[in-house]
This record gives sequence, C-alpha cells and structure tokens, in this order.
Amino acid sequence: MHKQALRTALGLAAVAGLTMTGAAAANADETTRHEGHGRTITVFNLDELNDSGAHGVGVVKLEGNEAEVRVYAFGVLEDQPHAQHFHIGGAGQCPTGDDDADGDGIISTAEGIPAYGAVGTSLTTTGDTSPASALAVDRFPTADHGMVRYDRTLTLSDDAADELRSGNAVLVVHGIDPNGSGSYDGDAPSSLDPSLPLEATAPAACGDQTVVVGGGSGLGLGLGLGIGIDLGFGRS
Ligand SMILES: [Cu+2]
Repeated sequence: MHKQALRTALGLAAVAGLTMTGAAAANADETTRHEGHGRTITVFNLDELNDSGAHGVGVVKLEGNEAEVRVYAFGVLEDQPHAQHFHIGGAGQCPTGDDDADGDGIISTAEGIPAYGAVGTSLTTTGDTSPASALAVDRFPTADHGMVRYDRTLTLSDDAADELRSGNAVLVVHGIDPNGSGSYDGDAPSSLDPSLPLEATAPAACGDQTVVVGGGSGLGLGLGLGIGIDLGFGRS
C-alpha cells in the first residue's frame, strides 16, 4: 500500500479518536474483503455551529439499507426538541461562517445546504424517517439536561444508504438559543418553515463522516491494513 494512503488512513483514525486492536483491524479487513459493500460502520464527530456550545458523536452501523443509529449530543438547549437528520447530496462538509449568505450572524439550515446537502433521513424517535418528517418536532428527541441520546434502527432510502457508504453524508442536530431565552423564539423566521422561529431549525451541531469499516471508497480496507501493519509488524 502507498505510504500516503497509510498516513491518510491513520490520520483519519486519529481524528475519529479511535483505538482499534489488531483483531479489530483484521476484522475490518476481512469484512471489506468478504462482504464488499455489505456492512459499513461510520462515525460522525459533532462540533458546534452557531456558537451553540454543542458537541457529540454519532455512530452508524449500516447493512444493506438497515441502519443502527446512535447519536449523543451534549450542550444543546435543554428540555427542547432537536430535529436531527442525515443530510445528503452536498459537499459532505459542515458549513462555516462563510456560508452565512445573508450576514445575520447565523448559519441557517438553508444556508448550510451547499456544504451538507438536503435532508436525506429524519432521525425521528417513532414513525416516518423520510425527508417529509424533517420538521416533525413532536417526534424528535428532547434534550433532558441539555443532552440528546438517540438509539434507533431504521431503514434508509437507497440514496441515503449510498451516501453513508460513500462517506458523503453529514449528521446535523438543529435547535439553538442565541438570545439565551431558554426556548425557541425571536422574530426571525425559519428558512425552512416561516411559521417556526429561526432558532428552532438553525443547526446547533454538525459532523461529517469518517468511515471506519467497509464503505464504497476502500477506506475501510486502508484503515484496517494501515493499523494492522502498524501493530502487527512494529512499523515506525
Ligand atoms: Cu437537518
């Protein structure tokens, strides 16, 4: 394997904060070789957007279109529902301040679409998970003590599954409180639904993907081999 590919794989592992044993690396290798696109494990590191102070992690195990999804988000507005989605079809990145097209100081959900794409999956607690449920606020997790804990196995659309396998999906948790009122309010309307306040739908945390196992890019194979060589052969 090319040294640059090894460095890239190991660098990504470091970014994800992962530790893999030799056995886990061997499994990753085996999974990729024997099951092809059958199984993907991917991690999203959630960082704050819009000065929300939120952070967290998402982990997805994907087999076919079935996704076991876990999301842990900390430091979000407490006791309020937080819409959360896999966004797909964008650049596979989280937006930056440069994406604040109207210059109001807040990156709205719409302003982030060139970076992270449109809603591909609504990570609801019950019922429909399609983009039609993107703003189904009564079916998203409420942040007790400012923490979202989410664990659901759901069936993804083909488009969403493909994006997760290729590493281009982005996990976004919405709902901010820049005026510190403790609830979603203010005069500015949501860019998605003018009947909702901007605060309810603007992104609070965003994470792009690190594919740990499998995927369509061959990254899983590189990661497994890279760490396997590092551990197994004492490579410096
Ligand atoms: Cu979203």
